[in-house]
Amino acid sequence: MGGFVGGGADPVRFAWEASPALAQETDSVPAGLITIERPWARASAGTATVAGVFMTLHNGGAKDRLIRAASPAAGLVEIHQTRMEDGVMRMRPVEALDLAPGTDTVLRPGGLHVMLIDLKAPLVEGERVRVDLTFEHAGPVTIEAIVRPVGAQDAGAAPKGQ
Ligand SMILES: [Cu+2]
Repeated sequence: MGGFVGGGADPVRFAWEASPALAQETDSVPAGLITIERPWARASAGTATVAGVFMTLHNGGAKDRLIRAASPAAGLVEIHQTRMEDGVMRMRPVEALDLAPGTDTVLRPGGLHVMLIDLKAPLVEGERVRVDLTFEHAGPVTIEAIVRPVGAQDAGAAPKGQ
């Protein structure tokens, strides 16, 4: 038990206990034909108990959906969309993220993100936070998001494209 959960017979089961086998020093994690590129999180600010997690989901296969996110670091995890409503940026939970074939779905500050809610401890820059994602077809995959500074806009170290 424990550690990496990959496409087993029981796709909705998660292993919550920490495991040395979990550590992966790679920047991208494959889940079937979905590749999760450069997952990162923002350090939680002050006494804040929420933090966003961001990544690029590359779908190299058929249509799929991200249907669940969870983390042992938070009491609740939701998939959020950010929208401007009446001049105010608001975040709303979405049931799932559609991942069209051959596309990149970018989770970024001010847009789509995974929201860690009710953090059990502050997210500290330089640490990693575990997030368990479940795809409708590709199944479950565990990632570790590197924690970037409060207010960071990207995963860092990537070529500046915008
Ligand atoms: Cu949010």
